[in-house]
Amino acid sequence: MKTNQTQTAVIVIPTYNEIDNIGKMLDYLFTKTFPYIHQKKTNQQDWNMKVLVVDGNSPDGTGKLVTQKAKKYKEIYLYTETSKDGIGAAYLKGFKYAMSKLKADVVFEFDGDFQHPPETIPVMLQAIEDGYDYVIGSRKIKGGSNPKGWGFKRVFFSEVGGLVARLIMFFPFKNFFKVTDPTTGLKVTRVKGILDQLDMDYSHLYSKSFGYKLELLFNTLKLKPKFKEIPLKFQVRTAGESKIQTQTAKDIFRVVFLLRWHDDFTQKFLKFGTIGGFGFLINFFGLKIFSSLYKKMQFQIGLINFLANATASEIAIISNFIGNNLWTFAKQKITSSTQILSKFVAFNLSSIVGGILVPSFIIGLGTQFLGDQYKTILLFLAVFGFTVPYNWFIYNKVIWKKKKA
Ligand SMILES: Nc1nc2c(ncn2[C@@H]2O[C@H](COP(=O)(O)OP(=O)(O)OP(=O)(O)O)[C@@H](O)[C@H]2O)c(=O)[nH]1
Ligand SMILES: [Mg+2]
Repeated sequence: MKTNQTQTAVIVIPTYNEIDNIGKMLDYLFTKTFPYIHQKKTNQQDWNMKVLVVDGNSPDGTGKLVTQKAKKYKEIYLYTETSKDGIGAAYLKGFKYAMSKLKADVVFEFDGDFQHPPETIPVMLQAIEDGYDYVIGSRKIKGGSNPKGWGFKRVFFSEVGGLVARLIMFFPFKNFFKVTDPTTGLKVTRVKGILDQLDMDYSHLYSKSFGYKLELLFNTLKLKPKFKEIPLKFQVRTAGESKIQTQTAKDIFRVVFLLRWHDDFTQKFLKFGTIGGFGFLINFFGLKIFSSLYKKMQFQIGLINFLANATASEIAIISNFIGNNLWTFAKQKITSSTQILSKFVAFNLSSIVGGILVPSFIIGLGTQFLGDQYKTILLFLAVFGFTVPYNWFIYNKVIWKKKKA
């Protein structure tokens, strides 16, 4: 049974010289796809379907044809760009217009060249009704595919390029496994809480051409939408000319690298690593320096080195605390003197446990059972397998824990 509630779905279609496709596409949507959606028995609600064509001022008359079709079908809107600014810019202009002028509840990213089968639209709307916020078409899951007519080069770029993009953007986190087709162009996004939270200024994009797809995907997923992939049987282009450029692969690679590099998490982790590495150097050289200084005292060599390492470690711990407080976790900086004191005590204890006691046990027990020759391997294992993740966890979740907004 349908509820009275009607939501608005806007299908944004960018076009550049698509006169051979756009008329047919609009006819198809308004005579086949949309009537099907209105009749569909499983829908819990009705959808107000609108199409927004964003035309890059095509010289072939695409815009004029759209205007003609708009006389026949009421819910067609044309946004004519003053220039061809790239497909990324076109989509963002369209999204902005769809949200502000067309009161969209959901917005589709959809190509008008019949490569995205219109039959996927009701399937995606169904997923939205089921509570998903972000639904994308994937060629890589069961039921999805690339066109049979694609040559080796295009298939290679799609397969390898997609995998590399996933690796660079998401590895080893869960989105690496969840997003199987990062370069796909078929998407629907809920406006409330997701699309309305994104920066729509296309001059801020790393790429105004194809690479924008990855940037939008990356930024949308950061908002933690309820996400789903549906199978996409990508079709061969049968009319009009391909606008895919030879530099697309380079564009994608550049964008995913920039996205990952400038991500908050990456930046924090790199700073954390730098401060940690610096702390190690202090410990390393400190041991030598204090050892020779303490030799002036009339102690046994064992006690001298114990004290030398303890001093060097403590200086490294203090340096780590200050460095992380001022740099890595600058956004959560501890400033009050009582807080600094209590957090520093906790940090110090945690560093002794995580950086000295546990690794020493790992190395001690390990060599006891496996033999002395495993010392160095065990040290690496202890530091990278335990101390680094342990510190990262404690720093983030205890010492510099984010305050709830
Ligand atoms: N408004 C606008 N539309 C564009 C622009 N570049 C491409 N498009 C349209 O966006 C759609 C998707 O373009 P692309 O995915 O880049 O390339 P394509 O031409 O579809 O490439 P094929 O997969 O070979 O068909 C096409 O239907 C184009 O007409 C642009 O700069 N501005
Ligand atoms: Mg296309």
